[in-house]
Amino acid sequence: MKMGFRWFGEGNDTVTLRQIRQIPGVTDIVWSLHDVPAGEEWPMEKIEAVRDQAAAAGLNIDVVESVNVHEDIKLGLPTRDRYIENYKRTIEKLAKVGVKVICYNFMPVFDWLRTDLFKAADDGSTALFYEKSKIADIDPFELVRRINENSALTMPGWEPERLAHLKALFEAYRGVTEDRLWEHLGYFLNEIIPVAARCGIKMAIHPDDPPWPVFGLPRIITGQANLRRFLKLHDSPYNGITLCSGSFGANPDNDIIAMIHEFKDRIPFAHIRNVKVFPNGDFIETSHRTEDGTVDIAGIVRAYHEIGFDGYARPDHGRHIWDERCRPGYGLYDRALGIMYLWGLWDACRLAAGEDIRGKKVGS
Ligand code: DNO
Ligand code: MN
Repeated sequence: MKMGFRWFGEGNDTVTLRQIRQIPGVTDIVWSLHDVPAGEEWPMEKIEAVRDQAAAAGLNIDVVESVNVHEDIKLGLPTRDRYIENYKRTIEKLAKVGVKVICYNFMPVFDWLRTDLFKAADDGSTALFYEKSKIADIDPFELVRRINENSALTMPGWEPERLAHLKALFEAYRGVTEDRLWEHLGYFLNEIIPVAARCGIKMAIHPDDPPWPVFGLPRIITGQANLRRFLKLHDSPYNGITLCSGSFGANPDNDIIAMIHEFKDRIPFAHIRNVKVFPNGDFIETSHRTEDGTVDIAGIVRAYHEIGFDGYARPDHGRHIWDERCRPGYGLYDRALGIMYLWGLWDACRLAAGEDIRGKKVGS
């Protein structure tokens, strides 16, 4: 297992590369060009600039998250071909600097969705929170207005230029059923996977977060059966999954350990985080520790160890602790604690399996 840490770029993140480098066992930043609108071809100079910054800090850039998919592709509009061509050129350019995995998602209009970015817990920390009834009732325009008020920094999927066209987007999605969205995804995969394969890059779709339809918009990457359908849409080792335990974990019916075993050859990238799901369907993001949430993080790490996972992992969102001011969900402290928990579990698995840790057979 190789460990990465999401980094939003110079001037766009409160966490520095130097700080990331000091987290034990982190070899990679998980990065993107957040100022390039979805659908545009990424400029080589900007890609190289990130490569050089990371190299100067002693970090690799093997995983990109995300190259966002233009809405016209998800909508299946005739204009999609232009954006798909740009996507292919971006894949080729990323291969030139040694990128191995590209994470993306296929969620209409919104990326991850929460009703509160700073929900207070008893211990004084805050975290991302989802109140199910609010989304069921809320006017999406009102939600966007509130989220914009709450956060100074743009969030992935919540870029202002996208949100400005919200009304038109909702109208455009009116005829797009789940089946249509599957078709549009299949079309996209048939175009880009051969290019990715030629470039040696594994594409890794991120699940929908939360994994159910919101505001009447279809969502299809929601659980094990749909993942099976997804992998068959284009059957190639380069068509893979970003297995996000927190996204799938918001629906307690999802058995993430079973997914790891079933899809073991198709998971180049793992997001590992916990959520606590309440009986009414609300959920809050917790520390990564198994006992703090609903998701069996210890069991998940054991499953990754059992399949001999040698892909990339990152802690996903963290809480905001120790008075840190940061992007919602993306502070330094709680994610760094999460990494140490994941390494602790990982080493425990290695010990239990009698593996060497740094040449020593500990405990035998
Ligand atoms: C949610 C996060 C997301 C994710 C994007 C991938 O669990 O990991 O922000 O990065 O949806 O495209
Ligand atoms: Mn995730």
